[in-house]
Amino acid sequence: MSDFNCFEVNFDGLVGQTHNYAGLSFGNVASSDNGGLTSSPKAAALQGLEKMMALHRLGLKQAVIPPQERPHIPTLKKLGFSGNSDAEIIAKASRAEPYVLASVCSASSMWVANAATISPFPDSSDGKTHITPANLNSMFHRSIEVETTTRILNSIFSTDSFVVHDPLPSCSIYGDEGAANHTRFCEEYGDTGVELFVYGSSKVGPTFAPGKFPARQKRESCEVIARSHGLTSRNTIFAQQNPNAIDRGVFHNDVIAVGNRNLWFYHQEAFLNNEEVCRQLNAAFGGAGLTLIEVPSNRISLENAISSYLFNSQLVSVPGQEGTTIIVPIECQENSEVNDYLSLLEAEHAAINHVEYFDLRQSMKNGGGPACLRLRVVMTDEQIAGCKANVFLSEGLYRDLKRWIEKHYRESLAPEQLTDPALVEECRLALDELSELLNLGSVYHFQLS
Ligand code: SUG
Repeated sequence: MSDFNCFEVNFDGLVGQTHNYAGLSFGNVASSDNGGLTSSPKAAALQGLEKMMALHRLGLKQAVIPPQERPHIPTLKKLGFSGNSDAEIIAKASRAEPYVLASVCSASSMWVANAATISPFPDSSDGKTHITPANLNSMFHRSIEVETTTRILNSIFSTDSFVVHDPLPSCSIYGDEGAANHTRFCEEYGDTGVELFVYGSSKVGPTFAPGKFPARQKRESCEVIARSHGLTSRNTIFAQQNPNAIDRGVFHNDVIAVGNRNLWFYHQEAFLNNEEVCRQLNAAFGGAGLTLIEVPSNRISLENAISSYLFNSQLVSVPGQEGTTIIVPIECQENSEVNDYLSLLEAEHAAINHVEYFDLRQSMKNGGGPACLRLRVVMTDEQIAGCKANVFLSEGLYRDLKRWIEKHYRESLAPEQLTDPALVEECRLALDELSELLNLGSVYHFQLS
């Protein structure tokens, strides 16, 4: 047992002003199905903020990660678009490569589960918390995030107890999608944990790769991260996702499995070999082992699991409350198979015994549920107090962020409006104000140049 007062802090990504539906993520069924719809950036940002505040009010530690600069003019310049003004550059890109313009406009950095992989200090050999920003190199629109993500993480985790690594080399063998494929198990957050790294495919060994959709996370990346985070082989498990599930739309492991402390909730079709993963996890965990809740396909079909995003939930230990609360999207209530299952869990006082539903429809339409929107960081009281950035949610910060969203966000954004050059200035003005409010220093390209 540790002597520290340790918490799991949920850092949620604030939705950006250009939140839109461009159908950019092949293999993410919601993104493909909803491409071309008109979005509501203001509603999206407020929905995310309400989830953060609800968790804060439950007594959990909640923090915020700011959105990124979009449209990203530096990327357009890198791709050869030039002009005397940002407006000219945008006009050229929209004429020549509408897909590129949509990509540099994506607000995808909101899904911070993909921002980085984090091994907290109780697990690492040097007693520091290790953070590797994800290169996200399997989707062009997401690969743009890593540079700014790295600056933001360095600004928030700037003290000696954290090490922010460089992202992995950006080539296919090191495809890395961050914490969406990583789960840490422990008794108490300050205890040494067992880290589960899940990959979609591997360059070496037998290949059971998906045939239709990309396997975004590579085994080789998991190995590099475990090594550079100073984890021991005893406490590190690597497991392959079920390739058939990827081909049906499970583009990240957090679409099909979620864990908290000694509890693991996952679907029968989550892994290539569920039984072997459980055996290895239990052996590494020791003691009484993990509490496993495997949901069979005949209780909840894979299709319903994906469309409701049941497993893209957050499992949280609410202070003063027995058991575990599950934070799920409202879509789970609307799906009768999933709703019946959740009602039964509550009625039977199972390990998961409270359900909280959230309206995150704006993010969900792009394949981002409650778990996608958060990055978990185990922190001590002292580390939280030592953080110079003003990112920990309070009633005051909530009010400020709400006001900031109301002031700077559009009610709606149709795909053709991405060509509007006014978006560039709107975004810079808002982010300048936000980085000051959050005391982050200069983290955006426009603030550095
Ligand atoms: O990478 N969607 C994101 C959703 C990420 C969800 N994250 C986790 N499961 N952790 C993605 O596929 C869609 C953007 C668009 O189509 O406009 C998008 O990027």
